[in-house]
Amino acid sequence: MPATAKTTRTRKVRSEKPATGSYTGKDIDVLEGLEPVRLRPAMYIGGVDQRGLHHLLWEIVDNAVDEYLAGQTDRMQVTLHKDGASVTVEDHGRGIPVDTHPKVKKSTLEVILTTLHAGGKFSNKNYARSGGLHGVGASVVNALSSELVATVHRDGYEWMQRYKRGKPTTPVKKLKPFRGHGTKIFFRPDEAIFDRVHFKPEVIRQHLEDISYIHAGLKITFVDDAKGERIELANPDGLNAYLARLIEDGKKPPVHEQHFYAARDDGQHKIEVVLRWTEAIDEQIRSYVNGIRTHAGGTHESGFRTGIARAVRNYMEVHDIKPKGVTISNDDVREGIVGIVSTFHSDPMFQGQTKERLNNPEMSGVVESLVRPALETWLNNNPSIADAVIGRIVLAARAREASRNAQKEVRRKSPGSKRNNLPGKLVDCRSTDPGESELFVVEGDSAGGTAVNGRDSRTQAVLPLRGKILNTETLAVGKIMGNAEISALVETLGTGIGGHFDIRRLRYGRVILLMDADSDGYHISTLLLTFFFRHMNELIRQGKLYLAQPPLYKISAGKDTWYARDDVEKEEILASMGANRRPEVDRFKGLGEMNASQLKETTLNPATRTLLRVDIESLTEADTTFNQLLGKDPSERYRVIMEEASFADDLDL
Ligand code: 28G
Repeated sequence: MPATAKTTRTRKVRSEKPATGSYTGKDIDVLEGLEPVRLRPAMYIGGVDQRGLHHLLWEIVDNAVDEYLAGQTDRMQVTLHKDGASVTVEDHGRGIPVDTHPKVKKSTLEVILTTLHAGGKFSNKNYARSGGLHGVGASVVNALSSELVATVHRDGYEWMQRYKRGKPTTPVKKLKPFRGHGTKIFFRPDEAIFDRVHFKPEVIRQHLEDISYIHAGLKITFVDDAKGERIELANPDGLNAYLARLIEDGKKPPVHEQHFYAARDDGQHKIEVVLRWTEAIDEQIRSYVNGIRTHAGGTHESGFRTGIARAVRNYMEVHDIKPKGVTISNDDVREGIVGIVSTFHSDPMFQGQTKERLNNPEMSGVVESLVRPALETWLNNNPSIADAVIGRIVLAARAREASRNAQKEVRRKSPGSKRNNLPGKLVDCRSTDPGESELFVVEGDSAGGTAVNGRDSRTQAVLPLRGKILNTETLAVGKIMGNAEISALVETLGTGIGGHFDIRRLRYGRVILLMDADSDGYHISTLLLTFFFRHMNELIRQGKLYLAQPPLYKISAGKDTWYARDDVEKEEILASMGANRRPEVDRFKGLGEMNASQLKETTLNPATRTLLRVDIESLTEADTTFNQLLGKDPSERYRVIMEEASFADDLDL
């Protein structure tokens, strides 16, 4: 591993927050049961960041959805309370049983909320919803909540039990006669566990909307008490309505009338697909397993894609359609497609960094065997649609060949092609000389704003990224470029990607990733590094890619201020101070907490900052390690990269 001047320091990625408080008396059993959750929350919910926080809510929402899947209710309500840091989920299903469990002599309700269920939970057995991190159970939510109240309506009464940090503070009480049935869970995520405890209303609304499309008969009400808003989410047309919305959002006109829709339920596998060709130049396919989004695709999605390509090719062959002068690739066939595939089956297996890829080998064949004949029949029955689709595909093939030729042409004429197609959110620098200019790729708009204010506007450009970055590890170029964040990045750099990559067109001498030092930041960095490694390898080989080093701590004593990048540095600084000084130590929770001049001094200004250069050997090494790390926390992968990266603090950058 020939990384130069390797750092030997181990960066602590995140300080683990241990359980607080002491446990006594009769609650010992329960606490022993849930203690692992409070000690290692990330193992159960993926992290203690924003995503982990919302994960708690998805967990409870999933349980309510399970009552819908069991055919027991068709509506539920989610309320975000005024403080923004507590929620209530309510369903009108059977109500969690409150009778005493004969063996443990506790009510079923208490057992469910205080014992750790090893995976497969008490849900609809056929289509177990153990997707990714889903399905860890309500007890995990309880363990990580400073307060939880379960209210059950059943057997003619209202019942209630309260908990703190997973332990009951009351018995199950029979409150009053009540007609009707259902379950209501109020909880408040524990501030001692989570970085931030405020839910994002838009994230919740979006998630619930997705659910309403996948579960067509379910009516969801979302109440945002802070805004005084009440939103009804119901989509009886299911995937058809979902597709219509995706196409509307994509703003590209459809190529033909009507969606293609196909479904099959043979008792083992329930599959539903919908698709339509549009004028878009990418392919947008969303996939779900047991109602859970599989962001990284997998076998069901690849079966869908193969099925589409083969159906169209077969149709063309049968009808003897042979466009002159072009060969049609599968990418051409799928260009412009907006589609959704949703499958339900028992025993899904998930893989990948974030457990968001379906891995059951049989699923590609199962989905393809539905899509291929059904789509071919549909094309045969709708000749005018088929004509429009084929016309679109041939055009895609011709455009691809034309643009390939044009690109060759352009490259010959102007090696340093300039700033025509720059994305709107790029805040560019004034200098156009790559020899002196650099690009900061920053996570989020607010941190982006701070970076813009703290930069040298002559030589430093800022590209704020928001939203999800694709995991590009296994994706085709067409799909990658369909991701808005990645395509903005590629346009900003000017180089093109993959086979078209040309370092001479790089618009900046240094590309610097500037991310929060939290698990979200690590996750995004990892996805970006994966992208650069796979699709702009040369950029790394040429030593143009860097990681910024924002500080984690600010230490002040009197008029003096120090910044520390990690715990080791912090301790060094504290140790070096005289015993008579009383330093104040602040931990930055994110870039957004720093002001522009702090960010400038610590991270942006070449005179005072340090950068880590990403080198290809370390990434190649990390890539092998990736495989060993699969399924672990993404921050773990990032740590590997950071440790393997050469330390470039002596470089005058
Ligand atoms: C409001 C937020 C989240 C739920 C139910 C209903 C039942 C249940 C939940 O049973 C224990 C184990 C297997 C039967 C099932 C009630 C059968 C009969 C239920 C929810 C008992 C769990 N009566 N509703 N759990 N099973 N809603 N909403 O969590 O044998 S969880």
